[in-house]
Amino acid sequence: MMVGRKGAFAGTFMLGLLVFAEPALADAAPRRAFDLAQGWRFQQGAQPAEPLAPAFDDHSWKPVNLPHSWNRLGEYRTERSAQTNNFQGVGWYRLRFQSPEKLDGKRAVLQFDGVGTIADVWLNGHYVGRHNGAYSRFRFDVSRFMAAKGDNVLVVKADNSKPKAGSTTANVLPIAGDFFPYGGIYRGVSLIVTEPTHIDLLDHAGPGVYASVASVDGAAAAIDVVTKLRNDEGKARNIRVVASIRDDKGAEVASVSAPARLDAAKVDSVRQSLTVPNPRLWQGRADPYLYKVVVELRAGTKLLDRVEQPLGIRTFRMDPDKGFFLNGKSLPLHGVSRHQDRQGKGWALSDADHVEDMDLIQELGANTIRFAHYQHAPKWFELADERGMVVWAEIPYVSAASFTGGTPTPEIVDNARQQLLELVRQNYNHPSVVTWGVGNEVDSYSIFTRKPVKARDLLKNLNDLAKQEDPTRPTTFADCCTNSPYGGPADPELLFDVTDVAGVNRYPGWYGLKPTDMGPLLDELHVRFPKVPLAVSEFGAGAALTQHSDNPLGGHINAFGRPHPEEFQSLIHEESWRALAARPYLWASWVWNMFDFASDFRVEGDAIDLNDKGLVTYDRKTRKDAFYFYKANWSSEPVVHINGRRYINRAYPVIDVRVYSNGESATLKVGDTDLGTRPCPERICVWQNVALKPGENRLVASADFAGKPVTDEIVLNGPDPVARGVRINSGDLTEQTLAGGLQFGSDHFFAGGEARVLNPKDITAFLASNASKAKIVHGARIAGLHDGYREGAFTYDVPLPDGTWNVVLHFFEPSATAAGQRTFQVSANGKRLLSGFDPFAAAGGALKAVERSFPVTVKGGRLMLAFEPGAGPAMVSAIEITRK
Ligand code: GCB
Repeated sequence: MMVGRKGAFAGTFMLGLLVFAEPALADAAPRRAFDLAQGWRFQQGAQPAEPLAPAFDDHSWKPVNLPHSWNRLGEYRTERSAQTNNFQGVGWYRLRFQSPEKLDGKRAVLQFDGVGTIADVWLNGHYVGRHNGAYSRFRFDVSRFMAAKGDNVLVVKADNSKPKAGSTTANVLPIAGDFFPYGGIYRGVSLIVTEPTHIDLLDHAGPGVYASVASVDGAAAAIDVVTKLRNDEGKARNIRVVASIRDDKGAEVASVSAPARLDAAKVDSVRQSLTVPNPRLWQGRADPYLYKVVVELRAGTKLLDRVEQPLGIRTFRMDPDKGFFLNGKSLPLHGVSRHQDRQGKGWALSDADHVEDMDLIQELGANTIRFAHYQHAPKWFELADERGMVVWAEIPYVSAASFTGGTPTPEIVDNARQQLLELVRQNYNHPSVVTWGVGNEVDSYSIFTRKPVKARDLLKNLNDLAKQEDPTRPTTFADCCTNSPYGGPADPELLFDVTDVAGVNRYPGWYGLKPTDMGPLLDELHVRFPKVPLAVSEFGAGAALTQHSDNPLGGHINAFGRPHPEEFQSLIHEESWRALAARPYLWASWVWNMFDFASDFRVEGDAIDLNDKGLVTYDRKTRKDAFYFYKANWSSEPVVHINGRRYINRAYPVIDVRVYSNGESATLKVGDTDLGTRPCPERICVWQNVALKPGENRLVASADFAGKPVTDEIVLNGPDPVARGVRINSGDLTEQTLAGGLQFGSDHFFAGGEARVLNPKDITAFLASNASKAKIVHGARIAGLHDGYREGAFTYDVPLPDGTWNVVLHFFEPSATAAGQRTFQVSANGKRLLSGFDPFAAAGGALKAVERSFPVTVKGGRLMLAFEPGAGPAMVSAIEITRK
């Protein structure tokens, strides 16, 4: 990491209209890195005049510092605000900086840590080169373009045009994907000055030093170090390559030295073997112990170059039946995926942002992270090493291999290979990385178009390249579509057998299927591919902080829309984790996703341009309930968390209280009422039928941890049923306040029947895009009650104060085409209210609202409504109960 010697603007002075930044000196000799983060000028969009000429006047451009992106998107509101900038096109950057020193034959290399998506670079009016791909570091030797002394003008054109056939980014991965490709110089830039003979900087921008563990036992570890050397001088050089290993205090524990002769203008490599006695292993989160490999090039007494790299000594394997092993011991891996964006900054993250993300993941108790869906920042890899996270790193071969579903263009193949080479070389030394991901859902196009996809050849090509580049790590792939429940082409390509190990992205209960389908889905794949170590590379559900359910079992989610009640996310995670935890053959699982992230086709939950499957919000400020479910399961810190704290104004006076805790049991008090102790199996403690009084209720949950109580406290407002009534939106998942300020709770207090949706919004419906054929129920007095309904044979057991009430039942005929096809009975507390009721006949046709109301008397605190099928299944779309 480069640390500026000078303060942010210390080296900046004014000269006429121009601002010259003097780069800050970072390292001590012999290799010096100068930070070029400060003092840039930026302009979005096409340029009226050529901005390349050094004399171009850019003073009207916006002053910016790096990291920078022009894009801002993703908000917790239903419409885009004026702050949204989702422009995909060209942004120009210019920086004037002073040559930090006279080169005198030394080399000057410009280093870019990440520019989205295509970067073209000019120095002092000379075209330096292009880099295709937003995620990897790249370097250019600019020695011949540098001003001998004095001023330089660096110009960068960043282009994140939307990939489509014919666009500038058509052949740069990713060409599709559920995330927004931010534009700009969104990571750092520096200038590196070296001696002409140095450790190679131009090896796909890798460190030039590559260490691997050849063997390890308790007594010793054999480490191989390959160093790539570059001699940019006109004559051969005789040098010494001194490789050493230092412990975490900097003390040398192994060292070797070898002579090397480097011919003029040549690149060569040297392999050296070192032995670390009594190695202290890198043990994941238990003990992420890091050594350092230090390689020095010496000519006589002169130090020519020096590179330091992290070294973690560890072995690992994935077993198809027993899961993941680190240093010979089973280590079940459970964690999260992470995208690299956040509110207000997009991809332009500071080191502190990365640290905050890692702290949150650590707090969760995760021991593995999937770096989705591309190469993450150098700082993020460093943090993973230091914190002991086991990492799946991948390239952005995501969602599609071509725009047509056919064979990828040769340029896409080249670009995929280039990005993979960069990923592997640049991150080879990170002990946290255990697998290279060569693709994610690359055949998902087949699901959306029902056409065959030609993705296998490229996947295989990348697999072979990764194995050739790095025989020490298995390859992996995240599968969407093997045994797809959503259909696809008749003759799908098999992708599952391409890589050494595999992951599957599965969302039962969210994208179709039932939450409980996870286990059977996995078992089926495990039986079909018994030799492939299997992981769950994605699973999860969306959640909005402002949308709530009284009972997440009461309805269906609209995966690609609104609302996304928070409690449904919790349900999916509870069910999914039960299935995953019970399958020790899985080598890992990753929640999709740790954080809400930007995706500009998403209009879901209570947000715009966000995928809301995060356990934590886009701004990192709020941990959703599901966060605490995993914390209670994975962390050793005491956890007591009452769910539903954001659903303050409750629809029902009686609720189920759920607490996530890793205590054995927990107690609950509501006001002064002690509701007793409940066990917390699977880290979930439940109190059913907890009465809330009208107005404020203070809930305090507490669990004991080795004699110390840990408590959590929330305040909920109970409704006043006598004053305002009780309203149930049958078949609906989300509490809502509808026209006239009437609050309807989500479907609850039911037993039996099925929640139905008039206009299914699951993935099958989404794929059939039948939104335009939406059915509408006419004549409804209250809009919003008829999309969901309950059907079959069912009862409602509604807690209510004793007295006389009026019950209004809302009906319509969803499917019958004539009177007499559906008739049913309804009774209240055993007394028949309706006999042979036919909603078609009563309303005068299908899809027409009809209501019936009745006085009822409640004794013993409960109203029991029973719906019994007659000629067809019973149904109800809403129930209103008001005091007479
Ligand atoms: C997936 C994709 C991921 C999406 C996710 C979702 O399977 O791999 O990129 O964001 O599903 O939320 O739909």
